[in-house]
Amino acid sequence: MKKILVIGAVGQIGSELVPLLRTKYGNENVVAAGHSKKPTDDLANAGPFEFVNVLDKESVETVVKDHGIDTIYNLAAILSATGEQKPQLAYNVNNNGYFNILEIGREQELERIMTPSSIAAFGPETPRDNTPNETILKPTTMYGITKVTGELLGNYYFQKYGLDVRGLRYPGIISSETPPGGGTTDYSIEMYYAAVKGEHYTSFLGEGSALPMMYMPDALKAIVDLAEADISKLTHHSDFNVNAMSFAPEELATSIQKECPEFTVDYKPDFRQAIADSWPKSLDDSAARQEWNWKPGYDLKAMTKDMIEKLTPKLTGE
Ligand code: AKB
Repeated sequence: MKKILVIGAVGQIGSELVPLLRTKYGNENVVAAGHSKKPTDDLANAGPFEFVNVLDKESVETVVKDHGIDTIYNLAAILSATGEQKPQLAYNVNNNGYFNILEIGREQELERIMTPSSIAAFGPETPRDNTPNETILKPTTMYGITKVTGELLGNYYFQKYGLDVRGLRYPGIISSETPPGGGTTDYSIEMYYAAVKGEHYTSFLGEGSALPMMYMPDALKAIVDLAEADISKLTHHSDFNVNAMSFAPEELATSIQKECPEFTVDYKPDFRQAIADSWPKSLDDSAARQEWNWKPGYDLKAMTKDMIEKLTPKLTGE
């Protein structure tokens, strides 16, 4: 029986991954762990909830031992924009925190560690269109540097210790549940919120800034499918490209305007523009498709329809 610990459970991905894993493996078998943010009642009450700090190895070790954990999903991370404002914090949480998780995995002989990487692992010298899985990894952001380190460490722990570490390079993730914090791709979610609230939106990325993006149901499917993939079929481990859709801010605005015709946008790029300019526009995810049958379900049109349907009652009470 699987016993899963999700670290970063109160964040954007964790708050939706935990209910999915609880449905799949049983409420009692999925321990949600947060750091400081208050969990929702559902997260805290439907199954076990603990507070841990990835920088305090003992706090994670205690939860692993107390609950007989065999699999960790490590979602604790400082994202790209906050990482540029607080590079030391990003280095510490993303590298030292993740190192603690890998060491616990090795010492406690855990079955599996799942951890997201990001399109931030690429940099300005990487080919930007249909970016290959194997290419130049020379990011210019601290977040990107920690993500490349994480990929290399995950592959190292697999080769050296046989620890089954798996990860995928998430694009920007869009969701209607828990807002993300501190990402460069977050403009897209802000745009949906503004449109549904009937407000004008000023995008912090400029026109033409196409980036790879993914709707949350696909992001969850990707990490769970990768976790369940037959290891004998995997050539890659911690560094899979996963593609779903790509769009620039004005293309997202046009898609939203089809559902909310009154919606207006203007563009005032800030420091996050330089981050976006260093990332790919689209990804070649043939390795994920071949090794574990990755296939996204949502394109921009389907995502916009679903986002507006979900956000409307939440933000307007209608
Ligand atoms: C960010 O914008 O920092 C994240 C990411 C692409 O990893 N959403």
